[in-house]
Amino acid sequence: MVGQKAVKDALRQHQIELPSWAFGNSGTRFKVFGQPGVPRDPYEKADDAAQVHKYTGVAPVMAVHIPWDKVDDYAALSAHAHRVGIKIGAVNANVFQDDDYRLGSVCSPDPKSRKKALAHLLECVDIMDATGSRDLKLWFADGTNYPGQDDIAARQDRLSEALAAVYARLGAGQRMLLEYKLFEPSFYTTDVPDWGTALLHCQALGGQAQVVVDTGHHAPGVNIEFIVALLLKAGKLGGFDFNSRFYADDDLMVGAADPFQLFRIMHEVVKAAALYEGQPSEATATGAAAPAGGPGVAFMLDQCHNIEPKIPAQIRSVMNVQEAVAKALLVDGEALRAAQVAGDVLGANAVLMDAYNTDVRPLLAELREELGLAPDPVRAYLASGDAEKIVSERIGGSAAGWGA
Ligand code: RM4
Ligand code: MN
Repeated sequence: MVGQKAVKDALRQHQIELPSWAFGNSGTRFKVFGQPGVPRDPYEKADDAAQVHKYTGVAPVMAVHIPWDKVDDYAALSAHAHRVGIKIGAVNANVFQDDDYRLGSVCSPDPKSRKKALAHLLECVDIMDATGSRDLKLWFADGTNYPGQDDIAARQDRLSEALAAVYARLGAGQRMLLEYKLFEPSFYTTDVPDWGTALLHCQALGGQAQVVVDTGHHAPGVNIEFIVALLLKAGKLGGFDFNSRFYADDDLMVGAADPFQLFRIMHEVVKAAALYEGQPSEATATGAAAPAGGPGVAFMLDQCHNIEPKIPAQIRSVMNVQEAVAKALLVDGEALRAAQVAGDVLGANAVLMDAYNTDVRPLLAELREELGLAPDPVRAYLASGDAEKIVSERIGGSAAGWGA
């Protein structure tokens, strides 16, 4: 049996990183629906992220996306974030929204496009220096639409070359997180389509290069927790981009489509003692070899709230992750191992399902009260008046959104 106190202690230390872009307007290629009160600049995005942290207590970091979050003075943005109680997290590069990137960015056959993309990636490392960010997150929209359009292997060489140049620019303590995605916007080949490709590049680069698993970036039916387990074993899981999908890369609230999958993923993370720095490891307690996963996994959200209000949706997402983590922590590791080695198929499955089927909401409410927070963060936020305040204050200017 796992004690409630141990579960709460672990939950107190587990942090979730918020995406700045989730606070701006977003939509599909059919329509972006504007919402009142949406931030007009990265400073206001930080204010909104701070609200999410204020009511959940576990989300003190906001990732930025450049140039969507371009400011004149990144140190000032970072200072503002600190003032409102959070800090700047991963710097996300954007090499997909310029005309120059029609045929790709760092993989483009056009050297001018490659040069421009590389300069942007290096600029992102400068921004990390100014904000104190640990992680550079790279997702490339690069790929081709038609067989024969470009040389698959040559594009990989161009990618390696650019990644090596960026890697060489990283400071001590900084990391490069490489994110894969099966398809879209390219429809025939994608240059980093899967975890194998990302892992090969990261292994060639070295210890500061790690893979990001975006839960929306696989073919339907792919066993994501298997990928997570292997990356953790290899010490190469740099972080997650959490979101839910029903069909493609839907970027819906994490845990909305498949909370059981989220639990299964978190079970692998808990087992590998990768939930937070210093998480006690079951493996070491039993004398087994320590897992190579280690600390340092960034638990990021990557979502867009096209039709729902953004701050409450981020709060709900954080709560959904916490529920999955709490259930994963409740798995009785000893009983599970005993059933596994005994070949007790049904018994082992029952141990896992017992944890998953536990209602952890009372435990989380209790934890929040211990932290001096309201037990129901969404309700507390809605009652706070902040939503009305930002609507009345944020008049004029242009609302942040896709491409802004
Ligand atoms: C991509 C990928 C990246 C995110 C962009 C906006 O699909 O998930 O992580 O930065 O979308
Ligand atoms: Mn992502």
